[in-house]
Amino acid sequence: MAAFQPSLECDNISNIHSEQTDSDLIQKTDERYRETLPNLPKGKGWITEHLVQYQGFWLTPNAALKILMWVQDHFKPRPTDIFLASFPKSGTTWLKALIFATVNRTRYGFADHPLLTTGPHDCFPFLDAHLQEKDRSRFDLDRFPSPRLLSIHIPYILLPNSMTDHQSCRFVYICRDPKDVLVSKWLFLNKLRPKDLPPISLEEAFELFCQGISHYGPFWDHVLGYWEASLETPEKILFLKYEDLKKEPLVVVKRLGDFLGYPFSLEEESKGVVEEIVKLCSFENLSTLEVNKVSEQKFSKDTIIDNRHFFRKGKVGDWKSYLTTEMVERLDEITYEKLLGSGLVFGS
Ligand code: PAP
Repeated sequence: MAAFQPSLECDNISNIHSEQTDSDLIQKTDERYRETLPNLPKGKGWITEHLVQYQGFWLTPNAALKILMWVQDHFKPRPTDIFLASFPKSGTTWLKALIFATVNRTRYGFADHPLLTTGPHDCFPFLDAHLQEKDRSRFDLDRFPSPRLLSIHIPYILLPNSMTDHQSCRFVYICRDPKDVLVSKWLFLNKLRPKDLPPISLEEAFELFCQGISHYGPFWDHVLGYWEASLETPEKILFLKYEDLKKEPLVVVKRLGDFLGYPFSLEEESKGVVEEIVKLCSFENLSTLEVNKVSEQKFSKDTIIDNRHFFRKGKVGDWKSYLTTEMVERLDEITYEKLLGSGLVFGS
């Protein structure tokens, strides 16, 4: 299993070492980045000073924008690739564990499963995790066995055609009630916020979120992009909700198995394999494991975050402890208006 070094920051796209890419092409992407960046609208950042708006979405200038351009210009998907896509704080960590456990269930026993000693983000890395990896052997996309499990926060409409055309890979998208996303995101990112920047108040975070100014936001455009694509190509995109996964994890995991081409046999079902996976990946289990309590994820040269911050409460409706009635009404109204006619609804 490849170790994961999340690298949301890289100094220069030319630093990327990959057999998949040609240095002239990499340089072109570098130039595209340098020419594009100064002309982009800026908004207040949550952990960086600014976010920039690129093709309708808000990205960190030093990290997400570069990563996106690299993916657009250079990433070569395999038809067997499985992508987990999400808006941040929607249930990525949980679904990483569930997909990893589902796809690899014949390889590992539950008593000594890799997820007991390796965090979900290490088992199922972000697509960009190798961009700054100095020791390529630790994270080499080219050498990953198929199916590669790769995670992204990139909005659907910004993905290159090679990833979205019908022939290629599959996507599992997870979304969550924006009120819970906002609260989870605000608490999480304040922990990551550099010490020289003052903390962001909930009121300020709320305003930014409502205006769409948050990593990979606007939230609603992100969700709708994958929702609409999932309606057009349901065989290619499985659209899941955090709340459904909470309510009926067994049903959702069975759907996941079917969709990914790893259906659970009757024998597996009668032996309780689906239950074992759900139990292994439960918040109660993962959040108490040593690996998820003590080890760290390196997000950039300057930002390291304890794994335990990926496991806060894992509840539906925790927003009730944080948001005022006015905030709830405004956020619900925006959500209602944005999703109107789409067929997508969030439970309140
Ligand atoms: P990321 O985008 O930074 O990877 P992500 O994993 O999408 O974060 O979201 C984190 C949320 O999922 C946290 O929600 P909370 O702040 O409301 O508590 C986290 O607690 C929750 N979470 C993590 N693992 C699980 C799990 N196994 N079951 C349910 N929820 C989980």
